[in-house]
Amino acid sequence: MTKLKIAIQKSGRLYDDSVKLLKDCGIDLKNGVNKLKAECDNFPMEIYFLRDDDIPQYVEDAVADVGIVGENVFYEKNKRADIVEQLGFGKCRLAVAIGKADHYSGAGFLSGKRIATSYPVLVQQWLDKNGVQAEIQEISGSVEIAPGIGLAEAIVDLVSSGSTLFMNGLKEVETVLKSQAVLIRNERLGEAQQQLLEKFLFRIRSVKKARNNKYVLLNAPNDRLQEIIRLLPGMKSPTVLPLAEEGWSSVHSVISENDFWDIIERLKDAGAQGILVVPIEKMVI
Ligand code: PRT
Ligand code: ZN
Repeated sequence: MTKLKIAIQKSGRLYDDSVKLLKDCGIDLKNGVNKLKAECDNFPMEIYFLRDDDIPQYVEDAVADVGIVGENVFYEKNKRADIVEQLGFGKCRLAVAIGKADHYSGAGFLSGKRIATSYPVLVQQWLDKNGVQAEIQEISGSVEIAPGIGLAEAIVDLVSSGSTLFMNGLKEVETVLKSQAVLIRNERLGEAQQQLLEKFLFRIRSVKKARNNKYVLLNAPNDRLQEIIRLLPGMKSPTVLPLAEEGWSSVHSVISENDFWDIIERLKDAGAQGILVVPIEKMVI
């Protein structure tokens, strides 16, 4: 039987979210952890656990049909594969940082300076785009200590909260790339694999939609029902049911995570009571 072979990170920052995404898509990993490969009971999929840096190559070579990897790694490795979906986790940015006390005057500040990074390809592209010549010092880890030990005047590294930079006396001055985990695909998938990928993608999109939305139930006085309904778009339109208590209705709807707090406040102002907010497991539209 045809299986979709997927490569995910073996351990590290993308591992938990990758496995959770598979789980939320109804794909349960069999034969457990600490393996190079896992099978699934309920979806024709085979999972390979690899270092993230190797995933683009494996997908290009069709050892894996698809893979989950950060955009930072994908663009740095520059392998032949397509991004098919942004997955909404592993968010970070590849940023230029310099000494806290240095005055940053624009990209020209870096001219003739040494930049330590694990992303030489992306840094060179960014320097070229900005017409700056600088010396790239490629190092594979602990990039943030390079200025402190006199190896470089600037660094380009991944940042999420910014606390690593702060603790090392550095400040962020430019964003080279915004990144998140993506699903990548071999460029020449066979027909059967492509069909499995479509199925998998359909599930991923339902999970993503559900994560971005909440189910809301509330009680509304009938005389303010129209006002409350206008605040709640719902998938088609909100469900309205009469309550046992005269003059009141129960209203059910779906609202987006982004508008959530704003809408809840306006609902309360409009007289809504007993507002319940429930996570959605899957959302199929
Ligand atoms: O062993 P393997 O090669 O598979 O893993 P790895 O050590 O190369 O990667 P890992 O697990 O550290 O990161 C995997 C992916 O997670 C990265 O390629 C990014 O796509 C994504 N990601 C998201 C991050 C971060 N956020 C992040 N903050 N990767 C690394 N960092 C590091 C950064 O390098 C710096 O050292 O965290 C530090 C900064 O964090 P803040 O919060 O202090 O700013
Ligand atoms: Zn890595």
